[in-house]
Amino acid sequence: MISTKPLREADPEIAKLIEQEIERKEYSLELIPSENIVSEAVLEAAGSILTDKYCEGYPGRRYYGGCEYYDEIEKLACDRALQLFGGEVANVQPHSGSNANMAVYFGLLQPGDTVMGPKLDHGGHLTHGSKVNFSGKFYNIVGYGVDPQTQLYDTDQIVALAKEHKPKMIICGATAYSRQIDFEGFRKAADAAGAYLMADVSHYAGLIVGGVYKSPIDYADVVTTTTHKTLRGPRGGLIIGRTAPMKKISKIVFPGIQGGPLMHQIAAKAVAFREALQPEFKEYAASIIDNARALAAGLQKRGFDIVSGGTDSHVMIIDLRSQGITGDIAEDALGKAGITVNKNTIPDDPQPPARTSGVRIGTPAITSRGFTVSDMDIVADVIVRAITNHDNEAALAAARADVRSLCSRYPLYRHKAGTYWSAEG
Ligand code: DSN
Repeated sequence: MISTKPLREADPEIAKLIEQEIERKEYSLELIPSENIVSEAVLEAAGSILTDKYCEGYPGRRYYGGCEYYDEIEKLACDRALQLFGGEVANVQPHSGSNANMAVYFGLLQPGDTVMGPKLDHGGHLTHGSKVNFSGKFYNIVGYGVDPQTQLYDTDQIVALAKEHKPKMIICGATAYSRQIDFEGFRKAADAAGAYLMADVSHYAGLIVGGVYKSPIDYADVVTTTTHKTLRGPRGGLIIGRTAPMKKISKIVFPGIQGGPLMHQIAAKAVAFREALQPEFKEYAASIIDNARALAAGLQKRGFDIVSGGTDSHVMIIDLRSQGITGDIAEDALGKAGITVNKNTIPDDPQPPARTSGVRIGTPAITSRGFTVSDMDIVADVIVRAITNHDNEAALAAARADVRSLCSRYPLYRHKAGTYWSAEG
């Protein structure tokens, strides 16, 4: 018989670690721009019995019996994804954004083909052509960057590069770029080379469906995204595109690179998509950007430099060179103050990726908690105090106390305390 014991009895070690993580989240400022906080409904679906089932194949074409409810779940997820983003065909099976991107490469290209993508230190992702990733190992990558003056992607320069290198595919989209991406300009670059255009909007997806960031759907042949960033769903990937390329890509997702889809995650994606279709989600998306702009202004007012001078999205990169410290030290100091960020390269960073000259911060998670523009000056203040006092333990402890009291105003999981573990249990 399977055990019916709750986790706190079945595995107190893991239960206690979950409880500690709940405490960490409750009382710290989550400013990693690629993280968010899912609803109870999404959590419930992700933690459901759907984890048990093998459903290799696609709805109506499975390699296992007993998939009738799973077919409905996957169809709902796909329909809702298309309602949100537009487009012709959706595939909700990728386990992650990297898998989604790999399926596009393998579906549309041959090894050795030329691909143009954003360089890692200019905002790109590992799967956009990094040498340490499959993309950089199997394909001939031509990296593009931001203009050194404006720190923006300049699509005139990218069109010229596309004419010169004639790539088979151009990737637009970024993990550390705060401004609007000119998807129409990228389409011109793709057309100039006869290339596919892939838009990886993992970071911007929630803003796009919320109507506060331009959509690539009319310009890109294929759009990839994760579902867990601004979109506020469970961890996973999604691909949407035109029918012809999607036929090739879906054959790669399964059986090309994945086996059984994670149906509990797919159900949770469907739940999150339904949430994102509600009018409140538009307000949420707008608030993410309002908060980010106010936070950037608060940092600039205190003498901090922001790459490209500000943000039009959920994210910003602080250029720390004028503060005389590196990203790794700032990340540690902020961590001691209860502020979670990640060190991040700035364009043409003189420091290596393990050190960096910047930190990347974003507002999706704190906006989900209920923080508003009126809180952003306080958030900017504690960030600046932590960074400028990085070697002063007393000042970091004082900043930590302020963060704790700020977080207390926006309860998160206090109702769950003791659910997973308790000293008595
Ligand atoms: N690793 C993700 C991020 O933090 O932006 C991108 O996939």
